[in-house]
Amino acid sequence: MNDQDETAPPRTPTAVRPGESPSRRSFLRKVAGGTAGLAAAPALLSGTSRPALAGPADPANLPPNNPPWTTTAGYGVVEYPYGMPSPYEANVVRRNVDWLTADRIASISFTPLADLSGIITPNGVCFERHHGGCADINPDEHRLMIHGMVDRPLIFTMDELTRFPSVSRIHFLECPANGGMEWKGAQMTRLQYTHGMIHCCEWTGVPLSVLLDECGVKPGAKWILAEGADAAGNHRSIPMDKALDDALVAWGQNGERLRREQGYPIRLFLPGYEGNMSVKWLRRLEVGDKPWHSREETSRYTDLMADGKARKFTFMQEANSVITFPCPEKPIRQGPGLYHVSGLAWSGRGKIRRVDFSADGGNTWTPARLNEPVLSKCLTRFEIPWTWDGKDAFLQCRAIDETGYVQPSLPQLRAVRGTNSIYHKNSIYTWHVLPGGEVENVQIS
Ligand SMILES: Nc1nc2c(c(=O)[nH]1)N[C@H]1C(S)=C(S)[C@@H](COP(=O)(O)O)O[C@H]1N2
Ligand SMILES: [Mo]
Repeated sequence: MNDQDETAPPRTPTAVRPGESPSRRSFLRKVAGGTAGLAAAPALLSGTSRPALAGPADPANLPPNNPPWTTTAGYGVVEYPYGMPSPYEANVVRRNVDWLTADRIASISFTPLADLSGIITPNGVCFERHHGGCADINPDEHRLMIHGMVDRPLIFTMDELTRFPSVSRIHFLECPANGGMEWKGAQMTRLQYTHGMIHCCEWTGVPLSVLLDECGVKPGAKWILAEGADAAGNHRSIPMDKALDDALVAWGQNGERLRREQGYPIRLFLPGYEGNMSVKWLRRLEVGDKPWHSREETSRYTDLMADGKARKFTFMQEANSVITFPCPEKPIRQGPGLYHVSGLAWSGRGKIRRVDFSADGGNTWTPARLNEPVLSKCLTRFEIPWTWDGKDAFLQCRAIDETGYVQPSLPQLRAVRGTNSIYHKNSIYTWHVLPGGEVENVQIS
């Protein structure tokens, strides 16, 4: 694997880093011990020690008994100056796939979608994609330069940038390689790996159009080159229309400053466009009249079609969707009966208009309910009641966006794209529910 590959040819499916360990029992004992046990909890969040799946409860702690935590004081304020999730949620973490990249410097981690509710991705579990490792930048020593075809080339400090009027918008960001390991067949064993190259945050920043106005774009300017301050630079050519439409130079992520992994202190954010173009650690914008044809838009981030020709500049993340319950990580544990199937849908072109659900591998479809809010270029949560009869079922969902675009089936996508591609695989997924309630990733051809 070289530094830029985000996916690899199929290999033997592996259960990657299951994240379960026999430590839960000893962990529970520690927590039951009271404050001292809880104070010790952060250590359990790191390393290999992770609480396992929920085990049987101790009857001594169940009604009508009073468990120890109701009879002794809990821990005090600022025990954790920056709060952490409950240690019982220690399984909800980013994970990487060891065989996917040669090392963890130029690599990718995946969002634990199965464990998230609503539409917002907590900052600490947003998938990370770095081509040259995660830069660690002192904002005092960071600048944004805008030059090229402008009347006034300018260099901004971070304080100068945050002085501009800001906007906050909730949008997904998806790596175009999401799902890209499965063009030739199903091989990933978790939702986290099939769809986890996506996150959805509230981004706060200044519209790029405001900064361009400040610099005065010269007539004839059509493109902007964006460059990061990390070791990879990640040069991408941005069409001027997009820059003037809804592009942001963002410093806020879900109410706090960007996480380092997401490009602290500033990143470009292009709603709905392939994640690669949202250049992190943004340091330079060059205005020009043609695209730059950088490595990231020629050798990488092109779509190899069935005839062997590579398609360039596929910016749009088309409509896509996935069922998050049930899924491989969240099997059906309580036997046949009524469940609420839940999932996420999104489109780079705008709002989700409808999501259809099928329990018979796409033969019959029923519209699901869309949960509010339904926002443009944003994850949309859907739910639908479903009575499981305890037999094999093939669950699918299909997103339709406000432009009328219908998420394609896998055969439909393959008919147009072949199987040589990595990027932009947005076809319908199938979860096979087995009679025992386990869920596996399969493909229906
Ligand atoms: N400077 C810089 N920007 C970058 C990258 C990078 O390696 N360096 N990775 C890109 C890729 S391929 C993706 S998918 C997104 C990932 O954003 P995230 O790490 O916030 O999930 O950032 C993009 N911006
Ligand atoms: Mo990416």
